[in-house]
Amino acid sequence: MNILRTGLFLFIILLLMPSTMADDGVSFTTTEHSFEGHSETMVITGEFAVTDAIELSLLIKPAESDNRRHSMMSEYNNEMGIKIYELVEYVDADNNGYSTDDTVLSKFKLNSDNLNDVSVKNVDGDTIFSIESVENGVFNMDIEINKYENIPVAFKWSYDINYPFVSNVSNLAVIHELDQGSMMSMMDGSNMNNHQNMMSDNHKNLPMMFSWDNSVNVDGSDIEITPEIGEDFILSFPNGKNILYDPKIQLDPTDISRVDSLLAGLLGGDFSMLTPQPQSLIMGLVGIATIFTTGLVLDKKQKGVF
Ligand SMILES: [Ca+2]
Repeated sequence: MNILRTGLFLFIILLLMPSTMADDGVSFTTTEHSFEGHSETMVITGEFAVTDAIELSLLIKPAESDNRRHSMMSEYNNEMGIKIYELVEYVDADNNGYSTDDTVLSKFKLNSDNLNDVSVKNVDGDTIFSIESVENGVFNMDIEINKYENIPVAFKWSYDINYPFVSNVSNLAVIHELDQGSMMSMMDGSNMNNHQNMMSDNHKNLPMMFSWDNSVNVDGSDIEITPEIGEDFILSFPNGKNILYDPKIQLDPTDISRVDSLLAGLLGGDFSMLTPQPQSLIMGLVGIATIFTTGLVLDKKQKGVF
């Protein structure tokens, strides 16, 4: 009976081992054009590209890959994206921001003709994604990832613009298009790291927010600005040698924690156990083979074969 007990013990150990090995817990990785983080049940991805515009997106979805569960959990998918098209120097004829009746003096398209591809820098142990104009200094943009307990929950980008203005009475519009997600509601007066305005997706489980600041720093002075929100999202900056500004896209970390415990509970505990790992199956088969062989050996011994 000792051999049978040992066999059973080995079987149990072998079955338990793979689930422990497969459970990576929270993790964070980056490539040239993306970062990816894992919470207990969710995958959070940020992507950056320079094409006909600068494209940024933040995505969240369940880590579960099973299609049936995935469709059940579609309400746990969310995505928000933004394209930044161009800088437009204009004279504001009617003092209402950038509009069709204004005189355009110059433009700078934020595309792959004028910008270098994304480069990755390591600053004090943090990964910074950087996009710079081919013409040195006109446009610089750094993208910084904000993490909460090693899970990426936001990225903040900063504009550092040294625009060669044609006139000294013109303004500079930055044309953005919010192109993913359903951004429905506006919340004013929220106080989140100086980003006083937010445009929120009406997602019931994992709302994402695009936040911007009400002031821009021009040549060392903070100046109030009012963005134009329509088909495009336009930020209009006053004339100056150096313009600094930083919007961001984010998830609320408490939403991720809440969804983590909800999904782990809804799906019966340890999420990593729900997806059969190839190692578990192999180890399981090895275990069954061990117990079968042990049983066989025991059986034959009892029958006096050995
Ligand atoms: Ca105008």
